[in-house]
Amino acid sequence: MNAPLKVTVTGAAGQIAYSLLFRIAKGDVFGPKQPIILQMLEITPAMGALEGVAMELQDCALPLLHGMVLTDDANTGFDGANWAFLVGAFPRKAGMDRSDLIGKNAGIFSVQGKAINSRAASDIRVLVVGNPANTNALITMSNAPDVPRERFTAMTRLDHNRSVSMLAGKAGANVADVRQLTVWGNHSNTMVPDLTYCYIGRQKALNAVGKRWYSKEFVPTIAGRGAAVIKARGASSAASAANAAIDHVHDWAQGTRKNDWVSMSVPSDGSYGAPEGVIFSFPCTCPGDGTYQIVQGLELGEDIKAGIKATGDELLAERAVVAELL
Ligand code: NAX
Repeated sequence: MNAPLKVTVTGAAGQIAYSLLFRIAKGDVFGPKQPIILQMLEITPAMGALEGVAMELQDCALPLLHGMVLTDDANTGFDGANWAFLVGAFPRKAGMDRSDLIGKNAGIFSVQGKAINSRAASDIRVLVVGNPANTNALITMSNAPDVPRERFTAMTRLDHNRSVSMLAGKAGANVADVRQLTVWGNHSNTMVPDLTYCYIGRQKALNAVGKRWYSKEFVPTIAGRGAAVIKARGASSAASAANAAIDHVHDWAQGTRKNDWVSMSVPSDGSYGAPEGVIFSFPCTCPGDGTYQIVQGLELGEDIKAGIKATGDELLAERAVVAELL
């Protein structure tokens, strides 16, 4: 057995965490030989509910769960953390527009960035799930100047997984046969699902499903999938969001498949015309040592380039709302 990893999960009494915590503690992210200490951060009014979650974790008798910390203090929550899932966020309420939501969350993520900077382990790696995820990740990164920038990522893996699954369903294939699908940009409805280099088995995906289906059915369905789940379930995606967070960190830590890539929102290096200074979703490969590379050298069509410009502009506008916190 390895020494335990300290894994921080914020929003630990919320609905995504209710799936995420149990699967981390079961070994779905770091493997069956890696013990975990869960450091669960919540706001004070949710500490009672968090006690209940901790009781259930205990009642699972999970051999890899070597300890739990329950706290409403960010410095305690990130103390010595090796990995952090930033799930907790201020929810969008009736009458709030996107910039209100960004402003409300900015305070949370600047505090957490500072706590990561001063208290986390030197190998800390961060995934931001709480919305607006890309801009929250930017705020967190900007408030943790001593941590290398490439350690901060945001989640577009749910959009990626939804795209893979819908495509496989249309083609009558297994999800494992879908390779090299990309979701570019922001985790919002400006994101750009791209099949230019995507294969289903040995066939180019666009040849299998047709360009008309791609633009008329696929793109709008993926953009509206979150809202469709809310309409059907009466609550936003939770188990699938937790699963996507697990896939993101699993692949970052343990490596992506050969001849494939995944969509990760990472600090933009300006590739493909994406603006620098934002957290942007790119096709990425991970060798399995906690690093990633943005896939380079892809030739893109004009429609995808226009989509990258639009989603990049949205991220720049979000950044402008929180400029004083960066
Ligand atoms: P819930 O409202 O069920 O849970 C959020 C939890 O965060 C609550 O228990 C709340 O008390 C806690 N919280 C709030 N402020 C906190 C703070 N400062 N420190 C610690 N905890 C805090 O939401 P849930 O359904 O779990 O969703 C969490 C976030 O994920 C939301 O922002 C949501 O919009 C976002 N999502 C992001 C997705 C993505 O693909 N990037 C997809 C799923 C999800 O919509």
